Amino acid sequence: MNWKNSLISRLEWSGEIININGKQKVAWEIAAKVKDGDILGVGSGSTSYLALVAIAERIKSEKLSVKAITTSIEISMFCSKFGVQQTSLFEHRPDWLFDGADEVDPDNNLIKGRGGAMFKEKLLMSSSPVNYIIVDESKMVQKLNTRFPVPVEVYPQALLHVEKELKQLGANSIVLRPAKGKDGSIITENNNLVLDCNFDEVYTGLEKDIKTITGVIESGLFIGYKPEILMAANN
Ligand code: ABF
Repeated sequence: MNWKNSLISRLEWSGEIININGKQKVAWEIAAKVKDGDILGVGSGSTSYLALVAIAERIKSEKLSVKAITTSIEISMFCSKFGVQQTSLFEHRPDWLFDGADEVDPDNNLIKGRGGAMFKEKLLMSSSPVNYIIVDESKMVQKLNTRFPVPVEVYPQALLHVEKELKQLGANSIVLRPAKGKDGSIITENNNLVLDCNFDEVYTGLEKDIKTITGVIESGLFIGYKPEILMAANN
């Protein structure tokens, strides 16, 4: 399967209708920010993919020395495909990062993790001094957990314990994320499971409270990171 078909099938799986033109413009905006020598945090999702393609073109045409630290195996494979050199958090911290999101509230708090890569996405965002999040209008909400559930990555044997504790925190629906085209449940890149949760209320301390449950690896709540939001126009 070539990269175009792979991207299309992933978008079909997620049921997403994407606004390629608007996102393409922001992808070029992101690419224009790249400087020779930069270490870039590269997010996951279709928007990050478009930005990576634009950056790869700049690297090639201007012979820039740029290295990527990626948030998922999928985007790592695209870096290899497009000739973007990679490094890791063992050696570097990113100078800046770009990524997508599923929901953004008025304070720029986020829900991320539709691809199950939120652990590495949060690790990179925590390691990066400047973070750009690319979204379109459809991702903007007044309150988090309006359209998307809060994903929680769980060590498999902790599933029952974590479910019980999440209910104590106000989770009123908890769904084990189904496989992407395979039998069984989704296994993240860290060999864990994902629970998609809806909460009575996403209060300010909820991200920290979820993280304190033994068996939780990470959640898709990103509260207080204050990223810069780049909005893709709807045409
Ligand atoms: C990653 O990709 C995830 O955290 C988020 O769920 C998803 C957004 O994808 P897209 O840009 O395709 O909407 O950023």
